[in-house]
Amino acid sequence: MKTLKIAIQKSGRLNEKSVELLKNCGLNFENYKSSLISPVSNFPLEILFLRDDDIPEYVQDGIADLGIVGENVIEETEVTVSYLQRLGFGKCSLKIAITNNSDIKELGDLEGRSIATTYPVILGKFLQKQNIHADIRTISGSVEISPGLGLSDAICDLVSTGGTLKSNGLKSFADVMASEAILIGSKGSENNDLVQELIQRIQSVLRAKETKYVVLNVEKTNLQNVLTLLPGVKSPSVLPLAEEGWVAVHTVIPERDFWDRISQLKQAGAQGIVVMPIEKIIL
Ligand code: PRT
Ligand code: ZN
Repeated sequence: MKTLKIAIQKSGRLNEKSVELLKNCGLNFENYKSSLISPVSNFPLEILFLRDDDIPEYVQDGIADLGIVGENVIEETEVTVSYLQRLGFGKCSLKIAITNNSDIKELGDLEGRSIATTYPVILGKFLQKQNIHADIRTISGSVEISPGLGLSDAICDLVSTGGTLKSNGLKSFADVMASEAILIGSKGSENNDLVQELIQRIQSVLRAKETKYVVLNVEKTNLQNVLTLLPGVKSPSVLPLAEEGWVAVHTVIPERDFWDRISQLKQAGAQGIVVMPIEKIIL
């Protein structure tokens, strides 16, 4: 079968997590910083290390079958690719921000104003939808210093913690788009068996990341109360303990409501709660 190629960022915010995800999928490869291509020894796959801006077009043109890149870059380059899987890392949002003392109060106030950005395509579409005519100033970096230098009235840039805005005397004003890293493929790549295999491996790693394995002890009289709080992959396993009248419950719970769930379980009579990370969940 033809060897697949997947393009990931060579260095930068998405590199480490992309490499980690592929390694967690059981793929063996060297993360050579100096080489452009790294072969995977135990799967018919080659890894291309590229600048993130080049990844969407490489995938669109079929030079790489797959790519891992921020949704913001895909939308900005307006390529035709298949969205195969959201990956849950590299989360950020593209926002319009203004100076703390700006007289811009609502979206309509952007009419006729200038906005500096490295995302002219996405911003242009957003403004068009809102029927706002603003002067989009495309610059190649350090967008956040533009209002302070008098180069623009506002900026449109990616924000994650908000620290950069704050330290430049700016405040978030409007959300343009939310973004995260996405696995993309050339059109039709989703029909390839190897691509499907890889997507399934990625999904099993992502599912495992979102969940914790929980073992707890409970008196049989409280079992029903505890079980109503637990979903499990299918349903929780209940095993007898050596001590009469007690059982152990094994199950998985979603990471996002972990702390709430644990305190509810304790209130319902659960004891000796052990929580463990999960490596993979294969359905
Ligand atoms: O060299 P190459 O071209 O490959 O990389 P790059 O420098 O263009 O991109 P890189 O590595 O900075 O970001 C890669 C991807 O990470 C982006 O395309 C986004 O999808 C995602 N991402 C997530 C971010 C951020 N969070 C982020 N905070 N990309 C950039 N930022 C920048 C933002 O532009 C601003 O300068 O971080 C600053 C704001 O961060 P906070 O935390 O202060 O709000
Ligand atoms: Zn880039």
